[in-house]
Amino acid sequence: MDKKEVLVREEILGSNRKIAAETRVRLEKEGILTVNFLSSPGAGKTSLLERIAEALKMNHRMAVIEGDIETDLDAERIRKKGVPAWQITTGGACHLEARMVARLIPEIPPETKFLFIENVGNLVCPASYDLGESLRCVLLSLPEGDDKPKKYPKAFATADCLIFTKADLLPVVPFDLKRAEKEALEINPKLRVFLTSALRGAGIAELVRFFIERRVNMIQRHA
Ligand SMILES: Nc1nc2c(ncn2[C@@H]2O[C@H](COP(=O)(O)OP(=O)(O)O)[C@@H](O)[C@H]2O)c(=O)[nH]1
Ligand SMILES: [Mg+2]
Repeated sequence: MDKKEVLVREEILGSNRKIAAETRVRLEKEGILTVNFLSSPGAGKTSLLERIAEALKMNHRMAVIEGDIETDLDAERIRKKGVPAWQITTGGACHLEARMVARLIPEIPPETKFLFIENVGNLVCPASYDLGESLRCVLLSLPEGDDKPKKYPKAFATADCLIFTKADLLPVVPFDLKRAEKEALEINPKLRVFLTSALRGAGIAELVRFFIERRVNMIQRHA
């Protein structure tokens, strides 16, 4: 990158940060906990959101913003759970940006307590873009391999929680859970770690409890 390219990139990131900061204050003051999901394609983000929708639906309203390069298939999957969902198609861009999320805020139904954002699937560019979330979760599915925290450190360094997904595959894939957790915590000791299986439902209740707790803390902070 030459000097001009570096300056343009810094300007884009600076403007993104500003919009994200405004979004965070606005959503948090409305009592909405926003969670940004980062992962490789196919790690199980949409499947986990479907499970979270089932678990939260009874008592807590949620909404979902889906980010993909093409198609609104994921938003459709979420709507089938009775949850409002908007699809952002980036047309090639590898990440969502704060302004894309900010534009949707007026559409969020009143009384929404949780806004989940499924970012475009990859562990690289989404890590550099704050979307105004209160919480960032990186998902790592067992078939991807236990070396990923070390290979994609920024995604783990910028996250608040690490969600291992597809735990049901532990008996059949060579994934050293202890190694992956240790290496992720070396990058970011503050990570809260969860082990889930959307297929079997394992670990979902614990994860949902964590989101509910974090929302209570957020409301107390703003009181
Ligand atoms: N074995 C297993 N497969 C899963 C699990 N969660 C998702 N999958 C499968 O992984 C694939 C990708 O899931 P999806 O939720 O679309 O991933 P996304 O691209 O991250 O949104 C699909 O074939 C899912 O059925 C799980 O907990 N266990
Ligand atoms: Mg998806």
